[in-house]
Amino acid sequence: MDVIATAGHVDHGKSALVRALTGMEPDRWAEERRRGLTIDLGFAWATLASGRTVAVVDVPGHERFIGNMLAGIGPVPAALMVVAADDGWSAQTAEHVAVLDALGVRHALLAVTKSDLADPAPVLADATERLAATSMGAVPGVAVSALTGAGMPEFTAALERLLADLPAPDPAAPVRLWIDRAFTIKGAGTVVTGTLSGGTVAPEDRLRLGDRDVVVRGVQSLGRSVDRATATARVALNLRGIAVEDIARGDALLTPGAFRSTAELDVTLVGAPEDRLPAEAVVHVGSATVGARVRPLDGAAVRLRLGTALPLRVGDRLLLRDPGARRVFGADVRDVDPPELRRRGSARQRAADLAAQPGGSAGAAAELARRRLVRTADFTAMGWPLPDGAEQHGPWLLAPGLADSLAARIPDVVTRFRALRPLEPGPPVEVVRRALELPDADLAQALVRPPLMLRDGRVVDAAAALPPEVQRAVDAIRARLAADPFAAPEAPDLVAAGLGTRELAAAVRSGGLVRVGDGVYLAPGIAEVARRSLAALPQPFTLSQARQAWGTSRRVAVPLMEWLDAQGVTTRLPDNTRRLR
Ligand SMILES: Nc1nc2c(ncn2[C@@H]2O[C@H](COP(=O)(O)OP(=O)(O)OP(=O)(O)O)[C@@H](O)[C@H]2O)c(=O)[nH]1
Ligand SMILES: [Mg+2]
Repeated sequence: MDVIATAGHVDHGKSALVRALTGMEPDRWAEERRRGLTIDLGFAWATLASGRTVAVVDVPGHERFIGNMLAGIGPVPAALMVVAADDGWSAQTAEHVAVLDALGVRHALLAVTKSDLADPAPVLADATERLAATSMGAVPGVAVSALTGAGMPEFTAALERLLADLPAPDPAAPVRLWIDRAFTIKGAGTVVTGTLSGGTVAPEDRLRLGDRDVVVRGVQSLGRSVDRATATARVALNLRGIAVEDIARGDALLTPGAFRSTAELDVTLVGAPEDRLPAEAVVHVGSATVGARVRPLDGAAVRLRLGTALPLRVGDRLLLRDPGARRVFGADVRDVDPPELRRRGSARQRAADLAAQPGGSAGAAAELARRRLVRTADFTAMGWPLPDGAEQHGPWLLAPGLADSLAARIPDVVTRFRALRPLEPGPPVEVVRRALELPDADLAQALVRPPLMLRDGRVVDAAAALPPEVQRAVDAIRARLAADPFAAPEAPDLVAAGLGTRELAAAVRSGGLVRVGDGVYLAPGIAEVARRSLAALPQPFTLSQARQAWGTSRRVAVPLMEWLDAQGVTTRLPDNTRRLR
């Protein structure tokens, strides 16, 4: 399906043309039909000769309803420009064209209506020329009469060609459905409608609306229930989990996590205005309308503070409207999380940075270089693609080279920590996290590189672990244990070697000794040595048999046996014998 929106001066025959095309009545309200005037958005659709379906969003031409017009045209990729042959280019023709131009609409068809009332040729020529100067460029034009039907075949053929040339949106893109209507249907509950301009929606999808979760109960498109709707499409969603009072035109249903809402953003104006910008403007995007404070930075760069936060992404095109002077400006979103401007000259600097920042992937790289470290999900939700060379650690995205430079600082953190606390093997990860000013400990851990390593929640140097005199004493004990692995030194031996409680604890933390029980220290690897000699015994065996196999005293054998039980090397049976596991 394709979606197109009408545009043009009041009474120029937009709704009549939609009626002639679709056979449907776009003016939904009795008041509209009584007054012969479109007030709010109308919706109609048709299947064309080629089999292609087109949905039309019919907008009001009257200047008082420009807000409704903007909500209708906002999410729609193509415009049907209507100018009456007997009236020609008029005030709201110009206003609507300025809107389409500011929004950067590139696809349009011109219909010169009421060709039965006046020669359409001069108006066709004039309008085509004026449109050529806008984002729509060379617009195909046809003369048509909704009254007599003259020109309708040419009109539908031109429409087919226009639709065939529309770029196909990404069906896998995240959903941002700008709501244009919300109502209730008896038995179904809350229903919202909108133009789906990217992505796919299906029943049971979970979507976000502000800070709430909603579930799609059912999807309708063009009056029929469907298994799924893929952009571009007009859709009606039956929602679970929300009352109609809590939704309004301008709200957006979003793929969870894919967008972040922002009230402060930097934009660059498309075509710098000749005169000063208003301090207060109205921002239109999608079907939303919000007031904004406008702070010119320098040149085309402007900072906006929105009255209500919106789910915007870098690359979105906004419409800025100066309601007083009836001027509109297009504005490209450049940053949805802009830096504070505190110092003198920082606004000018920011404008210069924005002007220098390239678009696309290179822009994303520059942005990441500025932010250095950001959550990947946040970065993509801002609208940036992942730049080449960026590194990901868990949920974090690091500017190229940042991981290396952070990792290179860790040895120094370890050295300084150990100078202060020589008996501790190294700083806890949290100390490293704080020293590097990192947002989470997992990231600090991910940056630990050899010869540093993680042990028991600390960053330790595998090579240099203990103060030299402690290391020497441990080495001497290890030498004795190498000769007799079960001859744990007696308490007086340890004291004589200079190994007090703190030194022994440090030796255990550094991996130099294993503490199997109170005052009983053996060499690392003792579990395997003990297991091997137990394997030679008949199973199960008694403590006394184990002690003899190890050739040691009860002082060592009792705690070692229990330690092996705890390590899962041996199992203790009800009669107090053991067997290997
Ligand atoms: N003779 C003639 N009258 C037409 C034609 N198209 C529309 N009209 C008449 O012009 C008047 C306005 O037509 P609409 O279709 O309501 O105009 P509109 O552009 O939708 O107006 P708004 O939605 O209020 O901006 C109606 O009385 C129509 O019957 C046409 O091709 N020929
Ligand atoms: Mg109308």
